[in-house]
Amino acid sequence: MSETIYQEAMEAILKGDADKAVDTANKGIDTGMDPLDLMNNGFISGINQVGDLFETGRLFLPQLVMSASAMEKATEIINAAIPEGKGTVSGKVLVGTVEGDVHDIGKTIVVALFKANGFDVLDIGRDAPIEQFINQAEKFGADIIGSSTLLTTTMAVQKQIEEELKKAGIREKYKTIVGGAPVTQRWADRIGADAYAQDASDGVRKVKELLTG
Ligand code: B1M
Repeated sequence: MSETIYQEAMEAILKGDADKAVDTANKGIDTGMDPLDLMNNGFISGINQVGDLFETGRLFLPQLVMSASAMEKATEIINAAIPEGKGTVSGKVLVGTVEGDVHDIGKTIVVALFKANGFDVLDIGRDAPIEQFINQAEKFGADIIGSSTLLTTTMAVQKQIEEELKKAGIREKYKTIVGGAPVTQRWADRIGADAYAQDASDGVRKVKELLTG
């Protein structure tokens, strides 16, 4: 049963069929599937294939946009099915996608899972200027500043966030965590971020470590 739904989810994204994506997400949730399993094994497999086809010129921008739109609709349903919860560790986490980058599907999953684990989360959206990361963190009283980026060209903004925090003399007030498809532990070490997370579950683990460490 799960395998069939994963397959349907993948196909819906590959075809850019938003209605099918919504139906499949609802069907999966209604039959008691774990929302993150459905996301990871179905929808994310589909969007990763779309990315590969786009990169190799076998699929073009309009189709990428349709698949992205189907993915966004499915993600809304999946995220809504992840209940906000009380965790064992509490803390305030600001999360945003960096300036110049509009990719936010992964970031919204990260936000949903952070909330599900009881963290107090401020989502500053996508294409968010560096000043917003810093000013909003100050206002919100964040413990952790999290940035997401999907483009190799905008990875440098994560480094600039580190630099601007240092310039403002407030780097030590915060822990930082970086994520996004091209981001690696090596990149995090290079720019001086406190943590790197490969996916949303890893993000929860790392945030807990940062808050308790
Ligand atoms: Co774009 N895009 N895109 N795109 N897109 C990529 C990233 C690309 C790799 C595709 C490819 O060529 N293979 C490529 C980048 C190449 C590069 O930089 N080297 C690319 C490109 C080129 C572009 C445009 C330039 C295309 C164009 O216009 N010619 C353009 C850029 C626009 C801009 O930002 N300025 C563009 C636009 C778009 C859409 C708008 C159509 C759409 C985004 C819609 C949206 O996000 N609302 C889109 C999509 C959907 C993709 C792919 C296919 C899928 C991204 C995605 O949603 N993945 C992507 C290919 C790929 O990544 N395989 C691609 C699913 C998501 C759940 O995973 O975001 O990685 P991800 O998040 C994961 C982890 O990374 C981690 O946890 C998440 C959950 O597990 N994580 C964190 C992420 N952030 C984290 C933060 C954390 C912790 C963990 O802590 C703070």
